[in-house]
Amino acid sequence: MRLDVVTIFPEYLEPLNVSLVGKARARGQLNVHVHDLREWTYDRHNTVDDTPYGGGPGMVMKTDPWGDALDSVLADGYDTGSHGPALVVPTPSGRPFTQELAVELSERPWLVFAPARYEGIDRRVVDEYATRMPVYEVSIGDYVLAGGEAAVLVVTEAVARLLPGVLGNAESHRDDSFAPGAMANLLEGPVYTKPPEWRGRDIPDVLLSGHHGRIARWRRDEALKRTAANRPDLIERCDSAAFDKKDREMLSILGWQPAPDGRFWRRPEAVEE
Ligand code: 6GU
Repeated sequence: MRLDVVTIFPEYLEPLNVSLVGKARARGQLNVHVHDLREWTYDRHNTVDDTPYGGGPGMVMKTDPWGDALDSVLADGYDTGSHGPALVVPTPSGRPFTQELAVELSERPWLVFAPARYEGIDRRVVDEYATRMPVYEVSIGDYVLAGGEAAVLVVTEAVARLLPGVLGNAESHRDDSFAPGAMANLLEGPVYTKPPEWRGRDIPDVLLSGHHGRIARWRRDEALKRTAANRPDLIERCDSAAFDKKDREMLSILGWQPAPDGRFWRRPEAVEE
């Protein structure tokens, strides 16, 4: 997979040299190019922004640096044999970035990221490239960052670990909390490793029992508990067919009950503090 990032802060993307993404690059599984948007400015001050039409606070990123940068990056990629680019524009007004979207992006051969600073990029830039390629405007959560570069790091890491051969164990994603098509998207419960006692704290006996069935059941119960506490929306959204008899017993203990529509709900007074 080829990745291009056009940014006014190339040094912000240094983490792409580290850890999983850095190793994928070193192994040739990811071909990453970071570009300085200011290379496509033509005035003394390397201006990339201007005041918004219609007035209002902040600045808007100008059309020409982005248009020239993206044309040049796309031409270079095509020249070196890449094809099928998609433009990824991080913005708090984008669609939520989910594991499902990470899987979709991981299936594309070439992603071009356009992270903005200031109030965003002149809309005509996105409209122009949308006539030539898929454009994904994505938000990484309900909070506001000063720019899209951190979102590029987030999306890149989520996508890179899905590429064939990047994670050691091919089975590693199937269990991901948000793996698409999982029976129920539950959060993962706690995990433990040696030593068996630390500062007077033991690990749950069941994990030493060697009973694979009981261990699987315990893990599932812990996942249900953690999901009910931290992400009750994930349980509410599940079809009740996603829950077996033991799941229902645990959900009942946690204050959940089946509704006639097939979903589970929890009485407000059952929410633990
Ligand atoms: Cl993708 N960009 C910015 N600037 N803020 C965000 C975001 C992206 N996602 C959530 N907040």
